[in-house]
Amino acid sequence: MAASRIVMHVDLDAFYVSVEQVRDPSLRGKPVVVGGDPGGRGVVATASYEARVFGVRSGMPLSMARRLCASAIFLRGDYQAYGNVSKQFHRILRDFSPLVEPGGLDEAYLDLTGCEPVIESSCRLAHDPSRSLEELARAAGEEIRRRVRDELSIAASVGIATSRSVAKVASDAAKPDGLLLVPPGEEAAFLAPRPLRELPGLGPKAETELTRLGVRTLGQLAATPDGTLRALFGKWGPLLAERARGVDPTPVGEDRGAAKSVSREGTYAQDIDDVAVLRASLRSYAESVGADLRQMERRARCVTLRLRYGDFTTITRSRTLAQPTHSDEELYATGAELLDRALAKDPRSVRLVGLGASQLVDDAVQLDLFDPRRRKDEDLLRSIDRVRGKFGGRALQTGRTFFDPYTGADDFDPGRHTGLSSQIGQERDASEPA
Ligand code: DCP
Ligand code: MG
Repeated sequence: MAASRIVMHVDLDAFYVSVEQVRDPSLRGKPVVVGGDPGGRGVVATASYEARVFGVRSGMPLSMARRLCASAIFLRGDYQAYGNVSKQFHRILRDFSPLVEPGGLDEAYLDLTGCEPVIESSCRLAHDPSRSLEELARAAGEEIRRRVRDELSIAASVGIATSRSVAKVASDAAKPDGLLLVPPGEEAAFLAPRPLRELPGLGPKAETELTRLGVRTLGQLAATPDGTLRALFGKWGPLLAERARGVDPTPVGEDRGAAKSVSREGTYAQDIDDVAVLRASLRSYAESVGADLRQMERRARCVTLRLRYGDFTTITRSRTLAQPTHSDEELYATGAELLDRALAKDPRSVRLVGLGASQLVDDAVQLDLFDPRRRKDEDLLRSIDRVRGKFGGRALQTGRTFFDPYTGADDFDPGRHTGLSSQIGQERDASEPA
């Protein structure tokens, strides 16, 4: 069966760790965890496959990672370096299709439909009209893997299929350092034996509910009646079953002009040493950033605090979250914790404070939407957004926000930053057309 559409998903292996291993080759082959001080309260951003053998996973508290793998080397992470490598990675991908949708720093979807001439040229193949698109897609996948290995010294895994979600499951199944092509027509059979959690968009909450019904595999999900699924998850239910059958018409979007990060910052008229004032600013920024994210239907994996002291020394501190968020409260709490830590180290008075959210992922891939309690919170946040949209930003505020009289107007930018200038906002460039 010939495919009408071919989608590729490329994802780098153990991305942050791989970058660290390029910078320090002595880390290769060892259990390495990126995420910060193992004694701290942060979470694992990622772990090398050697550390994963011990059960260490992204999102796990660092303290637990240390218990599981005491011999692991813990690194803080360097977002600037990751951003730079990410740019080069996305640049390679654009040689294979004009339609590349970055899914994050280390992953992207490519629509290869109609890209035969581009692929032939990038793979230095002589033109041959008898070659199928699947064959060419495989050649493209191998060439991408070769170039990423040669130019960046990182292993990339590739999945190829007729839709996004199957391509993503395939690239996961190909890891580490592999390529997997699901031939057209074999999507449902490929997915059927796999556990629920491998389907993009199906998270732990939905998994629990389905397991309660005795549904454990994607094949069983595919065979579950729509009515049952609708009762559990509303309109998402039948959609889930479709995905489990390998049907996903979602197009590969070019960047769609979406911001890769959202931030707010403001400079005070006088330097501030009252932490309550700094926190109030952070809270108001968290509410704006959160509202932007919800409006963009995206969530952030990474929260960044930016501080400029009176002498213009500027620092940024980032934290990776266990689950991507668009909640004002979570953005604020993370920013406030980063602030406390920064001030504990360097308590001088502050000229500017900012809050950023990056590593944005689509709402649609969010498992927790299937959790009824979580859905209620979502509904509340969205009605707040509606009221604010109608009556202006300050119409509705939580009790802890107040208008910040200290914010000067000189370099205060109330607009959305598309492409935070700090360490983590590199993705925007990575997704711009060459
Ligand atoms: N990341 C994070 N927090 C998470 C998950 C990921 O900060 N909860 C960061 C670190 C990862 C990068 O994003 O290196 C890419 O995420 P992936 O899910 O692709 O994970 P890895 O690339 O680390 O591993 P692999 O893709 O091999 O499973
Ligand atoms: Mg990866």
